[in-house]
Amino acid sequence: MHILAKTIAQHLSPPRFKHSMGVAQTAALLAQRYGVEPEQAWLAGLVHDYAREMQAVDLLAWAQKLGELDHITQLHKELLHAPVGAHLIKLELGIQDLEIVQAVATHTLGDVNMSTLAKIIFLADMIEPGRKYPGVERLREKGQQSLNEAVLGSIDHTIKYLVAEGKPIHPRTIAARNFLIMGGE
Ligand code: DGI
Ligand code: FE
Ligand code: FE
Repeated sequence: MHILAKTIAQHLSPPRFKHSMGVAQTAALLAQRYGVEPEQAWLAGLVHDYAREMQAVDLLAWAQKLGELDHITQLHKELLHAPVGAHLIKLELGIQDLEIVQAVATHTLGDVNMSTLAKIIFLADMIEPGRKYPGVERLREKGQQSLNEAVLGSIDHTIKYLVAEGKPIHPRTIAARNFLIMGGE
């Protein structure tokens, strides 16, 4: 096994590790399709949820320090695993590729002006083989046709879920969607 995969296997629960390997594999395939280095995408997928199982109190402390707290993330602390994870993969795993760091930072909420790698990680997180929800197959098919359309479809799916659950939609999620539907790439 890849040395970093061993580290991640020790850092996360077995189901989360399995998800991370699924995202890595899916991201590597999407990378081949969209002209990104598959090794880079695989690595980004492997580490994308590095902070996903951190205690809320620790996430909060790190996010505060990093200036990543806002009125929504301070209540919905699980959203902080993306920016905090981005920081910790630099600090604890020594990852120096800032494109990977940025992809991890935006993998939950998305953003305007995402790199192709960041879009790949965002989509791979939604469609890896372990994901099972109505509509996932359509998103997998879209992912073969158009990366932007598939990312947009993923954002729409998340927004519908949040509306159904009565949860707040983060402004960054809205900004990411507006950017894509208004012709941004
Ligand atoms: O870490 P994963 O579970 O693999 O997936 P993820 O990083 O995409 O996180 C998914 C969670 O993030 C899911 O519970 C929905 C939530 N989420 C995504 N966008 C928003 C959001 N939650 C709120 N409140 N607002 C958002 O805009
Ligand atoms: Fe995540
Ligand atoms: Fe994930």
